[in-house]
Amino acid sequence: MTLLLTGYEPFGGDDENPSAMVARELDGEEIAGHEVVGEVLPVEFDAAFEEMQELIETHDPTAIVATGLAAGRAGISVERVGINVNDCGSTPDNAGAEPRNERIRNGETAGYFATLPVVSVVESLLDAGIPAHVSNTAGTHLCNNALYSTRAYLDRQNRDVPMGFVHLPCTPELAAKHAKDGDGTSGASVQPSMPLSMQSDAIRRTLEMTLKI
Ligand code: PCA
Repeated sequence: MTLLLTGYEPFGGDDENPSAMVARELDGEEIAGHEVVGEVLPVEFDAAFEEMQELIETHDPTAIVATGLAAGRAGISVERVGINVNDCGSTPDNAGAEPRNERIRNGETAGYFATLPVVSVVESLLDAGIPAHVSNTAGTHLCNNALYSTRAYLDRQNRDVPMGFVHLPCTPELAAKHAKDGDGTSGASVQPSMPLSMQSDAIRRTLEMTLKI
């Protein structure tokens, strides 16, 4: 019995991504009798979902939690919905692709709700003193793509596997690096951050709570 946990590789000029660090850290851990399979997906519109699909077929997980970085968010964002849009905004993917206002799946449903217990997850994180909220937008980059594409896939297959997406904030080290590379020393604000150990704990609790439904 496995739990699939994915993070994303670094993108947009960063050399680390907290979601990859958390996935690597939790890989192999046991949570409520399940083994965590922690994997890192490429930040590539053409490749990420294929890898996710392979992971699902290989591991047949009991639940799936995908994660990524949302630099600038102040806490853990448990996403409620993925929408049928690929738009990279100002950040091309790692293969240089720059989709603009495209559909992920032409002619198909506008959105899919996460099937994680998003409200219970956020409540349990808040009870543990971890800043968290339910988020109503996962954006339109690869994180939203993972949520939409994976939910659509599970639906097509009639697979009743709880799945959702969690956005993580910067680590303090990453926020410091962004401030150093930007205008931090000229009076600009610094991005909010959370230590990696608290981020990992948040994802452990997310997986635990998901198994309770
Ligand atoms: N964050 C981006 C893509 C990869 C990642 O870690 C996003 O929020 O879509």
